[in-house]
Amino acid sequence: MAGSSVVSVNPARPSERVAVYTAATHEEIDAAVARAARAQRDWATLPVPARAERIARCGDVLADRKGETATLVAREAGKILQEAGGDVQEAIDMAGFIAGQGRAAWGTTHPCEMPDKIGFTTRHPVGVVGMITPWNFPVAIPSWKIFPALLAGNGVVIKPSEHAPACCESFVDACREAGIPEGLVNVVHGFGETGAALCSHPGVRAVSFTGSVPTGRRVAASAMESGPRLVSLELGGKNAMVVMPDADLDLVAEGAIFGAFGTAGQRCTSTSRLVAHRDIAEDLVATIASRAAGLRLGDPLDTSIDVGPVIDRASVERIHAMVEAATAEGALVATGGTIVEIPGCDGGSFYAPTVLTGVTRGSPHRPRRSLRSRPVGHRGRLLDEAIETVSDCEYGLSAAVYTRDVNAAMQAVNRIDTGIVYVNAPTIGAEIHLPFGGTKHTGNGFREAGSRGLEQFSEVKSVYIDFSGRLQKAQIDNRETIKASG
Ligand code: UN1
Repeated sequence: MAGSSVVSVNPARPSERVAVYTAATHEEIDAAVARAARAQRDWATLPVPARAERIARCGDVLADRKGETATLVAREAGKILQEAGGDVQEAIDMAGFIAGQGRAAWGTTHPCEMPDKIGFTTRHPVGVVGMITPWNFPVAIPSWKIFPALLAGNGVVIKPSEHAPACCESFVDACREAGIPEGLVNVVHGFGETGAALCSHPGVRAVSFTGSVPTGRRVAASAMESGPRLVSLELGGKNAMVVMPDADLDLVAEGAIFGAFGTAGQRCTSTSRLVAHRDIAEDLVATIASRAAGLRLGDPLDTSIDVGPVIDRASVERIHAMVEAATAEGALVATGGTIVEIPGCDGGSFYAPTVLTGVTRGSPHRPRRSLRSRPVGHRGRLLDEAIETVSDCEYGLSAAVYTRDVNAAMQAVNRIDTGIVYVNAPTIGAEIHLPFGGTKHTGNGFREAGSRGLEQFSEVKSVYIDFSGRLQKAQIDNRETIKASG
């Protein structure tokens, strides 16, 4: 609600406030969009390599501030320090990559159907981009959106998650210190209502959203209702790891632990399903469960900790309800399944790393921050059945296959319907110079980062230059004449 307080707390110790902002009113959103539009007009006149230089400087300032920003990420988003540093590093890397894009190809050239004529494409800014970002990568995800949007010549208004507003402010502050012009990047705070007002604002020409499926659908509907806009959505995943019987099981167990419980299982790429051949399933689950049970939970600022809290108490309750619903349906808890109290972290939102077995395919109980395992079939049909199981899911973000058999690996790569596939590595860890995004309910066809990261923030113009000096009629069936004169 406009005017109410946006208070972020340390999820490990919720009595500790991290930051307080005021939710933006409609007038404040109007003012932010107007500021961005004004600043964008000048910014768009800068040559692309000059924009790129400023973005490179953002990377330098972020690198100078890496330690303090990582501490803020740990305090506000609950990521353990190493992961918090990785979050900031992703933004630094993104600055470097996008700066490089400022001197790379800006379009493509094409031969034309007629002589003395050439076609090429070029990019133009859309104007002001509205962004809504989550708390799980509170520095990296703003960087995936803001740097390409700026390189493309746009202004920005961003509404970060109410759980991690200070991380976004700190990122934008680094951009200002690096010389991004005043007013070009604006932060508005608030809850769903603020996001909705931003996305449907008449001055916002493109919307980039990362978050849940229901919110993403609402964002897209309200953005399109009030006028044509580019809308890009990244809506998470329910990512599976397929283990073939020939896999290196030690590597699998290590990968499953990192993929499922790294970042407290809260990456949208986190491993939440394990599909293993029944010959190896029992031993594998036992190994993973015993390693999961050995993970140390606690204050993310304590460097001896493996797993921090989930973002808030409501998430803990939701995860627990899902585990209970799964067990009521016959799933077994191999480890975890409990809310954990950590001494010195009063009211902290900790949930034990959890492994469920015997979850039926298609079960609605797909708890976040737990790993559910399902053994699959006879040797011949193993890959088919595993791929069917992986596909039996509304999302299509990331998947992993563990095998030493190159044919099985390539079959899986070709046939698994996700935007990202790993071979012999867990489902998390996408690098910023490759496209990021997924199929089905995970998104709407756009990709962030990588070579396609500019698409959601620019309009492409096709240009034809005819240097023949005469009228060459197009879409007239004149092939014979062209051949004769060419
Ligand atoms: C997310 O969880 O929303 O691939 C992004 C990864 C990270 C990004 C995850 N680079 O695990």
